[in-house]
Amino acid sequence: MEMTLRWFGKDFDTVSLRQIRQIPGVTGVITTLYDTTPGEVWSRERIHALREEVEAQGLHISGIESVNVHDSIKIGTPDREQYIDNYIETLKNLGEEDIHLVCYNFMPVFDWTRTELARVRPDGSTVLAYTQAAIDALNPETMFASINKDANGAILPGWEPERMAVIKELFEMYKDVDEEKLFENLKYFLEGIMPVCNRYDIKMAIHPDDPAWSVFGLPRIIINLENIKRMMNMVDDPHNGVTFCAGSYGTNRKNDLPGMIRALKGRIHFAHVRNLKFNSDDDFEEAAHLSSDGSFDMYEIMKALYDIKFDGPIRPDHGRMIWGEIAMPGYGLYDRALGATYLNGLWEAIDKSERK
Ligand SMILES: [Mn+2]
Repeated sequence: MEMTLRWFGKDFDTVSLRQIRQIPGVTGVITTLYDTTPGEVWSRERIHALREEVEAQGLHISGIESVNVHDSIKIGTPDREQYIDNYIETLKNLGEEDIHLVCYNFMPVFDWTRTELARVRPDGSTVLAYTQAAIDALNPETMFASINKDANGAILPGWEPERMAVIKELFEMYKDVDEEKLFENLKYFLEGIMPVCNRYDIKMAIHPDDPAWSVFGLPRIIINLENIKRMMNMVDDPHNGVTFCAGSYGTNRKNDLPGMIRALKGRIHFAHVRNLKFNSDDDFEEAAHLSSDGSFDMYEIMKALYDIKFDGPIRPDHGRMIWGEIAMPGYGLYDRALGATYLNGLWEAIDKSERK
C-alpha cells in the first residue's frame, strides 16, 4: 500500500503540500480540480499543471477524488450521452497525465450526510457526527443550512452551494429513480467508460454511500457486500472496482469490515481508513483513528488489507479538529497526520510479524 493524504488544492485547502510532505511515510496525494462542476471536461493543461505543482513538492498524484458524476447520468435522462462523453474525455486526459485511479460516487442529490460538523467529544476535540433523530426532524432544504453554518467557511465536497440552491428541483428530478433504476444507470455509465479505462489502465473506485442507508427517501445502492458484488458482476472488469471506506460501510454495524475486504480481494483500488464511535445503532461520531477511541478494530481492518495484498493508495479519513486548528471539518492537518502515522505503524507491525 501507499500512504496518502487527501488534498483539495491550494485555493481550497488550509493544508499545504509542504506540510503533507513532512508527514512520515506519506508519499502521495489524492486530489481533484475542486473548482470544476460535475459534467465538465477536465483539460489536459489543468491536470498537467496540478501534477507539476504536486511533484514540485516531492509528492505525486496517487489518484483523483473525485471526478463527480453529473446528475443526468444518475437519473438517466437523454442528455447523459453528452455527459458520459465528457467523462470519457476527462479520463483520457487523466490517463495521458499518468493518473490511473479515480474515485467517484453514485449517490443521488446528497454526497455524504452528517447532522453535526462539530460535536464536542470528552477530550474537547470536535468531530462530524450523525444522528438519525436529527435527520427525521429536518427537511432536505434546512439540512444544507444547518450543515453550512458549521463549515468554517469551507465549501464541503458534495455540498456545493450552487447545487444546494436547486435542491427542490433535484429531488423532483430523482422522483422516478428507485434502486433498480439507479443500478441500471450505473451499469450504463460503467459500460460507457470501461473502454477508455482499459486503454489507459484507469481503475474506477466507487465510493460507498454514507451513511449506508437511504436518507430522505432517496435510493442508495453502494451500501453492503451483496450490492457491491452485484455492481462488479454487472460490468465484470477489474477496472470496475471500489473504494473501501471503513467509515462509510461501517455506519451499518451489520457490515463486517474485515470480512468485506477479504471478499473484495483484487477489486479494492483505494482505501479510506477511519474509526467511528457508536452511541447507538443510529447515532455515531467520528473518533480518532486509534481502535480504543472508537468502535472498530483498526488492526483487523489493516490486517485484512495486508492479507489481500492490497497495493493501492490508502488514506486516513476524516480527522477530529484538535489543537485549535481551523480547517474544513474532517480535513485538518493534525489528526489526519496522527491517523496516517498510526496506520503506518499498524502496517509495519503486521508486515514484520508476517515475515518472521
Ligand atoms: Mn470515504
